[in-house]
Amino acid sequence: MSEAPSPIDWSSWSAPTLATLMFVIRDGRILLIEKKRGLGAGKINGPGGKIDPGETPLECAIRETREELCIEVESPRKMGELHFAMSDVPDILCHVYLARAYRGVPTETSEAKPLWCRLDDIPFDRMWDDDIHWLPLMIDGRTFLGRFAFEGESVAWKQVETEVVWVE
Ligand code: 8DG
Repeated sequence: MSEAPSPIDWSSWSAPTLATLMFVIRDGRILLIEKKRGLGAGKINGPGGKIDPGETPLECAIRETREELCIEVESPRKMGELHFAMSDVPDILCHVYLARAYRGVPTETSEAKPLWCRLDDIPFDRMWDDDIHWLPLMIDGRTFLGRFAFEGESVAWKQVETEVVWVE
């Protein structure tokens, strides 16, 4: 897949939709959600959503995690960016954060149902097609920049760089 020339000129690419994801890893497990509505409803993902006007990506990731799971993450770290060239919805740039502690009890809301998964038993078959290409890196503590071109729901082209330095 990644050997083929990119269908996208990434040097001039920018996304109209800015979004975030937050993952919590604790005691050998990762906190995921069954997403009930919005883009990716029915899939398993991390909490997250679109960035509101005037909000930083980190503020968005914290807010979405609070709204979807009723928890306050502690000391989140930016681990990656995902650049999605989509075929049937506007392109998306997604900032990905990782926290190892939180306050509160993960609670089901109208948007999401919490789901703890063992790190060696992540349900990639119920997740977005690209996730298997970067989530294992993040679990290993590695930073990343993933670029993906989608055709419908499937990854048609991918490139993942690691050891990327994020300032935020
Ligand atoms: P709404 O107000 O528009 O209903 O919802 P929102 O909560 O603001 O936004 P959303 O529709 O939930 O935002 C989409 C979420 O899905 C956002 O967290 C980014 C995430 N997401 C994608 N593509 C992919 C992907 O390929 N993999 C993963 N893991 N997450 C993705 O948009």
